[in-house]
Amino acid sequence: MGTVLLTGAAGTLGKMLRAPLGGICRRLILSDRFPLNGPLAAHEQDHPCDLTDRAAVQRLLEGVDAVVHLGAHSVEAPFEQMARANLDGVFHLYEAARLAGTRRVVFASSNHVTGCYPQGQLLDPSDPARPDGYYGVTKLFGEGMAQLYWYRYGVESVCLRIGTCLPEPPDRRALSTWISPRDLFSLVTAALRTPDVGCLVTYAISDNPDRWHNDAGWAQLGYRPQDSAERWRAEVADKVFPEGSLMARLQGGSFLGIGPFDPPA
Ligand code: NAI
Ligand code: 15L
Repeated sequence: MGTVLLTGAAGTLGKMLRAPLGGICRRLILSDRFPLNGPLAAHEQDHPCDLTDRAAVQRLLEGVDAVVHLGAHSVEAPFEQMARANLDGVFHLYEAARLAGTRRVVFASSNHVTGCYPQGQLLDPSDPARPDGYYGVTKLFGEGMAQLYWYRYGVESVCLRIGTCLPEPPDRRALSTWISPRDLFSLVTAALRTPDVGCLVTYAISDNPDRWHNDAGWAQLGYRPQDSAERWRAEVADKVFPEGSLMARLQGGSFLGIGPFDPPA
């Protein structure tokens, strides 16, 4: 791979993916709102950029072959708090990619695009969206931008509806939604490398026996998950949401316990 841009590089997943991504590209541009702390490797470059600044995002994409777009407001919140990064920011990113001739975007979408489906129901990426909050709606918007920029302008995208990416599953819900950092890296690598993906939406989940998301898209990408949440079952089996609550009934879990929100003062 030539030059890869990692947005949201200072965040949880950015920190996880930075080192392994550096091993598969010639140059890795790391970007977040603020400069990164600490030393840079020889192949790394730090390019701070606020995604809400259209001209700055256009400069950021110059010479970039592919993007792993993680930069976003990453949890449920009042709409006004996330609209600029997750709506304007995604628009700026895709428009800059078009102008720069960037070949591909790996877009960090989320399982919260379909978080209002009942727990236990196995979903396919083609099932109608059922976002569980404003956050999920912004991710659905990002997937819409991915479709527009592929079908109209030829910018390819792989939209990864990521589940719960942490070193270990934190609760019983995550026995279904967990993806290990190792599996996420392998899926992101496949999403960058597989030729002719067009615009593909797939769920990013480990090989959990209880998962609620099918493997559509995995064979095309050559993704074979190595990990499973199952080995933590005993530790997390009693970490559950109150019985009967939306959090316990619907796939989005805790996000269904956030909101509705008062209007801004
Ligand atoms: P995070 O909140 O730790 O990191 C997001 C990063 O984006 C932060 O470093 C933040 O400074 C940056 N950012 C926010 N607004 C920005 C702006 N206006 N300009 C530039 N940078 C901005 O989130 P995390 O957990 O690392 O997630 C990364 C991506 O993956 C997000 O898009 C999130 O929605 C998505 N995702 C994450 C999941 C997970 O399990 N961690 C699950 C599903 C999706
Ligand atoms: C997400 O989309 C969030 O960014 C992350 O913080 C987790 O909460 C994850 O979904 C999840 O559903 O567990």
